[in-house]
Amino acid sequence: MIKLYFITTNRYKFLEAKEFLTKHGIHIEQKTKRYPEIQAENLDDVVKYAIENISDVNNFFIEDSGLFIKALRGFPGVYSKYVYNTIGLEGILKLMNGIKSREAYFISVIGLKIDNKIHIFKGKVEGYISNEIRGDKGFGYDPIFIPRGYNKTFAEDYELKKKISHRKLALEKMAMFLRKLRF
Ligand code: ITT
Repeated sequence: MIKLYFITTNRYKFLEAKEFLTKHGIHIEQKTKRYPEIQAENLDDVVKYAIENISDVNNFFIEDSGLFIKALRGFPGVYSKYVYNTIGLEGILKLMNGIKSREAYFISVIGLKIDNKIHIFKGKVEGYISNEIRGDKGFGYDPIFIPRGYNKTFAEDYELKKKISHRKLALEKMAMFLRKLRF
């Protein structure tokens, strides 16, 4: 069985990844070590900088994700964590007051380092910002995100999230890559 470390402080992210990757024969362990996160304009740059600066672990991945709201020109995007911890879900809903276009998407960027080589995998899910906070499963922005083609938030339908989320799509690409590599 393949063994990798997932360096993250976020237990929810870890558990989502573990559930998915176990099915693909990849065993992961969480490392809660902090790593440098630069303030960049996109998640790719954040991940690339971080992974290049982790030198004391091998065979690991990191993952950075964010919610991008189109009418707010991509806000909170790379600031997702800070915004969640400050104005929170209520604050986002207030910012969206009176705005008709509620389109948004989640992006996940994974940086994998194996045998000292770096590989990047991405996933994206399109959807809408709900009118109110709904559901108690999931974490972060899940209670205000409705994927396109559905009418429940990720926090109301967590099984659906596991099937179609940005993270699942990025993890799937990584799993396929690892299989080809016969790592
Ligand atoms: P690490 O950097 O330690 O991995 P983190 O919690 O900082 O953990 P991110 O930077 O990837 O993780 O997340 C940025 C913010 O977006 C944070 O507030 C999360 O709660 C939120 N978020 C990330 N993935 C999410 C998801 O699948 N559903 C809802 N919110 C999510």
